[in-house]
Amino acid sequence: MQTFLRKILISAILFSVSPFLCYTQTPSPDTPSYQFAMVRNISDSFENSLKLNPPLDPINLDLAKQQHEMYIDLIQQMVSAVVRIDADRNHPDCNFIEDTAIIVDDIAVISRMGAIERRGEEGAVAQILQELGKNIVHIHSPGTMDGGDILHTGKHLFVGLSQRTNEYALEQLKSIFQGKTEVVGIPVANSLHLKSVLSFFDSETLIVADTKEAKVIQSNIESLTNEYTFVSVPDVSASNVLRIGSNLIVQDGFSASEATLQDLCNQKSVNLIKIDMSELIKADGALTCGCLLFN
Ligand code: CIR
Repeated sequence: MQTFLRKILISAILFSVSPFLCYTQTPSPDTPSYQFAMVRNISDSFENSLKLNPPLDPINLDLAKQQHEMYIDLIQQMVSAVVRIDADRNHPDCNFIEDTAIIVDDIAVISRMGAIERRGEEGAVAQILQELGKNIVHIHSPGTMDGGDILHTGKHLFVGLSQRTNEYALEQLKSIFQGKTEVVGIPVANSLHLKSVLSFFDSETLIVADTKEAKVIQSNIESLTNEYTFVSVPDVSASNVLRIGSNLIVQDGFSASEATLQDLCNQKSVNLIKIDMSELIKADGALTCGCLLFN
């Protein structure tokens, strides 16, 4: 898209008030709310997305697009400025925009993604972040980073060392955030990303999958700090939740995990919202991966 046109699009979104502001945002100080969200449409080539395992049923593209629209609708109810990027047919995974960058305050670190097939998705994202005034820093070769491996709690920036994110990227992140936030490498085994099994509820509570590998991640963090309480859920897909202000978006269809998350939300006066993302799960998509949230 031409820069001029994109500026118009961004301004139009910035100055339009969401018609769906039905969820009140009264977060406690330790729960982030965001001024901006960036999302990307699902490509018509989404069925060719990368998958750890072939799904039992093939991806239903129409249903995937409907589910993604519902997800974007939800985000529009919670974030006033949603910047939406066109899909890129050459990048079937482009809707998983979380992997392209991480944004901490005024710094946007642009990924060099671990999967070669995905490199190039980050260009459009970097351009918009620059237009929005972020200081752009790139992960350089031989570093590789996917945003799905980065969990920022406000106190720590946990960096999953996975098949997608490596030690070189970790060292670059340590240097970028030196004196600003503590950057800690966490080995990740048997899952795509760190946030496939661990996600943010609030600055003192993390949601973790009830698997052997996720428990090792939990132990690694506990050996470093006692600042977090871990709430374990039985379903791996349900361990990635999306916290926006006083709302928690969770995967529909995982009743045992939902009961645990509902209890936690009740204790903390958080509004739990379920969304069915079955077609995106088939491409290893988690809830956090469909947006970039920032101020
Ligand atoms: C991939 O393999 O890269 C995509 N099919 C899934 C990426 C999911 N990203 C995320 O959860 N952050």
